[in-house]
Amino acid sequence: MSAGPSSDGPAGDLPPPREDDLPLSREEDLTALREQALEVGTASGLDAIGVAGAHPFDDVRTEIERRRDEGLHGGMQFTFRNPARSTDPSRILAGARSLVVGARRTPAARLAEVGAGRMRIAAYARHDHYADLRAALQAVAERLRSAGWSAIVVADDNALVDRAAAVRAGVGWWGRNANVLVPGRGSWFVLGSVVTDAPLTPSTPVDDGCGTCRQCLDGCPTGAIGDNGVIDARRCLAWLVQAPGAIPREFREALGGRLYGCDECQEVCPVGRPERVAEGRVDHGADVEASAVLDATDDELLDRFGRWYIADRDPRYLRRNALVALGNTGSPEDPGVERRMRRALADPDPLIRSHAVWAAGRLGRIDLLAGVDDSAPEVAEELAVLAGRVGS
Ligand code: B12
Ligand code: SF4
Ligand code: SF4
Repeated sequence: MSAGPSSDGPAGDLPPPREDDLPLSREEDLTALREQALEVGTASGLDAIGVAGAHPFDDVRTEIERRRDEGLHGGMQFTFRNPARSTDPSRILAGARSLVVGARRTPAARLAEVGAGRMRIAAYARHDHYADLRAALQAVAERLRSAGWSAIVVADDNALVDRAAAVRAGVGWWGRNANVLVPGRGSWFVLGSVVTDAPLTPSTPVDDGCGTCRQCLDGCPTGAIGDNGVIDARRCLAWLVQAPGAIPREFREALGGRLYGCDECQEVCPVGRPERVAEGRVDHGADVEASAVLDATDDELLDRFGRWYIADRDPRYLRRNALVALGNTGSPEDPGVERRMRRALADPDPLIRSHAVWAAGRLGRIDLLAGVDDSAPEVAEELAVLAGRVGS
């Protein structure tokens, strides 16, 4: 079958065929191809799949630029670096006509709070779900290519606004927590697309399912969610654990035992909750000992967690997070906690020392600071804040 303009790349100099110009047999081919592509996606492990037109997401671009101008991005790059590019699929594939958008579930059994000295990894980061998602999308892309069309997979790589694509493709609706919710199942999904020059018929968007619910706005530990799913990244724990520099003092207690990611605005969401309770499984990838992070070498940390977004790919930021988590969840009398605190207070990196000072205060182990006289500005400031608190 020859349904497309070329077998190995963008449409080249030829303009892509217009759907309404196509002979009937070509339309039939496209209808069958669409169904096959969706079937391949489902068979390859996508939990939800839909088709959208590939015209630019102009409203999203405007919204990203507005948030950036107002500082709500908190210095994030991602899609904020070049909104014009991230919102125009034709920058990925010249002549793009359609997006086949897939969602892959990130299983997330409901779990008890972390135990003493332990830290939680958010559901999407416990396993390389993006690898599974991309593999399934590649299978879809292969099917399209085998029919002569061009197809490129994008997932979480800032080339495309993945949520907006999913909403346009009828995979889910915009939740008030900013996530895309799949009807009946909630937001525990990662999202990606196949950008293709095949002119496929779009799916029907799904209706809003939040209704009058506002549980995520009330449940966010830092009040980071505004109206219309607007996240203030400067307050969002999911960003603060990734961001470079110090974790702002005002949010450290709220960080609790989190090492990476924050699931709170999904935990409180009622959509899909019955499915999660019924799972009843222990999630072995969910928690990690703070000691395992604080005792590991740089290479060990990157081996284990290197697929995460870590600022500058510098493992010091994982140790920083671990110290805050240890301060929040550690047992003050545990000799292992004391040993690690002493080592962190003597670390050559002032970022580590300053967070260790905070953790010592949080644990009520001011005694560990006896004799600490640190002139590095961030450590001296932390000591002064603590002295003020202890003295008042
Ligand atoms: C930057 C980013 C972040 C940032 C900022 C998130 C944000 N909300 O902007 C940080 C680091 C905080 C983050 C956190 C998380 N992220 Co993130 N993130 C991204 C990234 C790279 C870009 C998102 C983006 O462009 N945001 C820009 C803003 C403008 O878009 P938006 O938030 O979707 O805003 C829209 C709504 O407000 C909507 N809207 C307009 N009008 C209205 C009206 C109403 C009533 C409503 C409700 C909405 C609405 O329109 C806006 C623009 O179209 C994408 C990957 C990608 N390439 O797309 C992943 C992505 C969005 N993240 C994802 C995930 C899994 C998460 C976390 C759940 C991870 C975790 N557990 O820690 C949290 C969730 C936090 C949250 N509540 O948003 C998934 C989304 C999964 C899903 N089901 O929605 C994505 C798509 C990654 C992927 N490929 O799977 N993320
Ligand atoms: S990820 Fe956490 S901090 Fe960010 S909006 Fe959701 S609940 Fe709030
Ligand atoms: S908690 Fe309620 S308002 Fe928030 S996303 Fe879920 S259903 Fe929507």
